[in-house]
Amino acid sequence: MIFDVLTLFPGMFSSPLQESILGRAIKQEILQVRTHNLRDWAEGKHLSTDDAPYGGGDGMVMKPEPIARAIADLKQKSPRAKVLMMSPQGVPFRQQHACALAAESGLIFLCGRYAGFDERVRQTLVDAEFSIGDFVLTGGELPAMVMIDAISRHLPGVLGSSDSVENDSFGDGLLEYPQYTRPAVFGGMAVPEVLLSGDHGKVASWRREQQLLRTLQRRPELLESVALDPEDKKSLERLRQQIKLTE
Ligand code: 4G0
Repeated sequence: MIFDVLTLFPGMFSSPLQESILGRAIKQEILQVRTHNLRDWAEGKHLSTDDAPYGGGDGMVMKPEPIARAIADLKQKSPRAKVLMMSPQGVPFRQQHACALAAESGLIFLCGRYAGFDERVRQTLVDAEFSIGDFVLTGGELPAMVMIDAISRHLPGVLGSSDSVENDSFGDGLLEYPQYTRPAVFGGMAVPEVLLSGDHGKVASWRREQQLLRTLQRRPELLESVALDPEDKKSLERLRQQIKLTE
């Protein structure tokens, strides 16, 4: 898969992509990240990529022409690539998007700075606008890197068998169960007995219940869009009662 990134700060992408799992996947040529300096498509004495907003107000707005020229050039090489814009006004980026976007052959990430983009860029050049959360950053570069990481995990061969994509948090729409490793007692706190029992069936049902409990306590809204079997529904009812009693 090819990721093209349009940014004023291509240097931001070098070291995060050289480390660890993504570094290895790039060496293995499972994915490629090509960064491009938007200023290469700017014109005029000052090579401006931004300008003051019409109507006045704070901050600068990314000019449309350098972005349009850059996207046209990148699409020559990757005609089927989708153009994704990073902004706090975008659709909240989720695990399902990461999984679906991993099936694309190419993606072009548009990273803005300042007060954002001229609206006509969004209207004519962008296939989707994403936000990684309800906060404002100094630029779209970190969001693009977050998305590249989340998408790349779904490409065959990127993860080792020990951390599979299917078994992780959100794979089934629930939060993950708590994990423990040695020692059996740490700071006076013992590992839950069931995990030492060797009874795989009991371990599996304890973990499922912990997933439901955590999701109920921390992210109850997730339970509305998750497939629960009759066993889950019984557990959930019991957990709701227990929570009520201890309130
Ligand atoms: C576009 C994304 C881009 C508009 C980008 C800012 C947070 C996110 C940027 C703005 C970003 C996110 C209107 C301030 C660059 N910050 N949550 N900053 N405005 O995904």
